[in-house]
Amino acid sequence: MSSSWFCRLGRVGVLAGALVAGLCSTAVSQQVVGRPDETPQQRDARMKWWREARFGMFVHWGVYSVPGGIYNGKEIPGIGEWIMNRAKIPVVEYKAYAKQFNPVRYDPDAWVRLAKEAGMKYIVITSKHHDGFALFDSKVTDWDVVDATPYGKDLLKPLAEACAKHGLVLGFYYSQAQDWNHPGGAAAGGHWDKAQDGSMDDYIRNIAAPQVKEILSNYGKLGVLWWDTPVDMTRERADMLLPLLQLQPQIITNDRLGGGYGGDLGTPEQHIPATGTPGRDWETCMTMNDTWGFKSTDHKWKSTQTLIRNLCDIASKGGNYLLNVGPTPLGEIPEPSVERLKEVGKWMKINGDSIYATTASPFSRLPWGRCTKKLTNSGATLYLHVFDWPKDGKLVVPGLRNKVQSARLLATDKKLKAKSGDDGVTIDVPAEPLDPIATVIVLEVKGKLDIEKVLPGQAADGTVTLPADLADIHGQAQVETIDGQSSIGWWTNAGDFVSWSFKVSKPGRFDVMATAATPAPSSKFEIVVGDQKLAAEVASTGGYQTFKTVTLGTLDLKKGSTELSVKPVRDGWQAINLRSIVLTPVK
Ligand code: H79
Repeated sequence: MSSSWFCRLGRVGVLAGALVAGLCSTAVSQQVVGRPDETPQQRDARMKWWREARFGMFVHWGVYSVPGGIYNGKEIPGIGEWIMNRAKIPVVEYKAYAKQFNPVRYDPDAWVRLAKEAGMKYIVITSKHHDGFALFDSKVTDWDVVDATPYGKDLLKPLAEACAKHGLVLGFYYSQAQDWNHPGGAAAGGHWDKAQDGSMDDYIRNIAAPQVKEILSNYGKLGVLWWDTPVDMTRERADMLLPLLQLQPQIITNDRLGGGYGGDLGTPEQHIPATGTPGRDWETCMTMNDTWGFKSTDHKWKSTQTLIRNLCDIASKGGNYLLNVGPTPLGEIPEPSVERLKEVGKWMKINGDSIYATTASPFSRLPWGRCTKKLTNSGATLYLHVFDWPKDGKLVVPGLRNKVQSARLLATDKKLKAKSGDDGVTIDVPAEPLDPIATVIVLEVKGKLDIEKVLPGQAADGTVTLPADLADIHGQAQVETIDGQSSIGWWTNAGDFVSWSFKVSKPGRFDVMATAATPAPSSKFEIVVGDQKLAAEVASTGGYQTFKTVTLGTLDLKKGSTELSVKPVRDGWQAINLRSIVLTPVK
């Protein structure tokens, strides 16, 4: 499976689905940034502000906020900004919603202050989404806020001014290949109305290209152009848009233009990859509930804890977090979003040093949380984000061999005692965390980072825990993290297997348990340790995200280094998501 935008996008909805795997095989695999004349040093300079920012606000706003998920009295399933497509609303009927788009409570200064209070450094707003409606005054169409709504004023101008005033960077999202209202723009993403007939090439030439020129010309200096989505974007079509970027030479673009252009950023959508991608910048974009565009019936808000831990998780992998709000047709950011952003902001005010301008964790995994780092002249500053506070007052940083210069709590500057030992560095911490969501400890270490990979071992009671993110993957399966929990997914190929190496100090007989999820009626595999093979099976858990822990049988473990593999059985394997294998001593 390639790592194109569509695969990563598709993972959310159809996790481990063969459908998406099929679509991916047609994706362009060879990608170029699209800036042949730029040196790596110039590129680093261009990316600097973005790499230091780490946290931004995504805004999805448009006419779709008027129906807000309801059409003809019925709730339309799925993301709100897709309502026109999902409900196959005729063009004329959809356009009528614009008459009710009158955002008299729009206060761009307040939006920018909120983003700033949350600790966000940039804002990316939908200048035009797939419904083709422009939030700006476009000269090439009447389907924009100035010509089609009672409000009648450009929405992007005052936002650009507010960003400049408060020192935030502004970026524009632009849907270049899906436009359900301009002829030829719905060639790719579905087509249900004669009014959509037309040539996609003409649409790109006469609507998309001139509009991109408008947004790159009329709103001052921009930080980001966020393309979405490259459906049916050939190299020829992309080449009608790419040269326009010269209007904003410093602008950063994502990997969704299409035509084989990878741009500056990877864009995992609605998920956090299991590991970062050294050498390739990336940004996870994510909703706070389950929709991008406002949907009146969506109350599935993520907790502040999830949002803060996601930010730590992403920073620890070297990425940025672009967190979405979906304002109402009156121009208000929904109150649950405001509350959460303010809470995230309180955490960032205290702990921002552990996020901004940091780089990825040097550890492959930490049992209690996450880590970010800054390299210094004498060594490194490690920021330890502790999610699970140690009950015994000792925080072990496994495998860290560097000499510790100092350890302190970031929030209070209180010094902590740290000692190097066989396991790594052990820090004496207070009995209670300062913040149960994530307490940050700052560790200053000397010299080049020296971290030994520590094999999992047995807990005091003899239990061995083998989590997804410590597995060695043999094949195409992939580890991914959802809500801070990692699992091995995309395991559609029965030839793929996974294994773990670990140390056994107290040998004996062990119960083998798996925490797994699958919608299939059953999936068969075997657990292999040396010459022992345990036939195993999990029954449907109801879905790829519904995890259950099942006991599979028993195995004997000998003292010393051990390898355990999970291998699909060709006859009977169905894709599962595997979170962990746990071995507990038989009493
Ligand atoms: O702007 C947000 C989404 O509207 C947009 N990208 C983010 C940032 C996006 N465009 N395309 N996709 C996401 C792919 C999603 C396809 C789906 Fe569907 C839309 C899955 C469910 C609704 C189309 C309709 C495919 C299945 C049903």
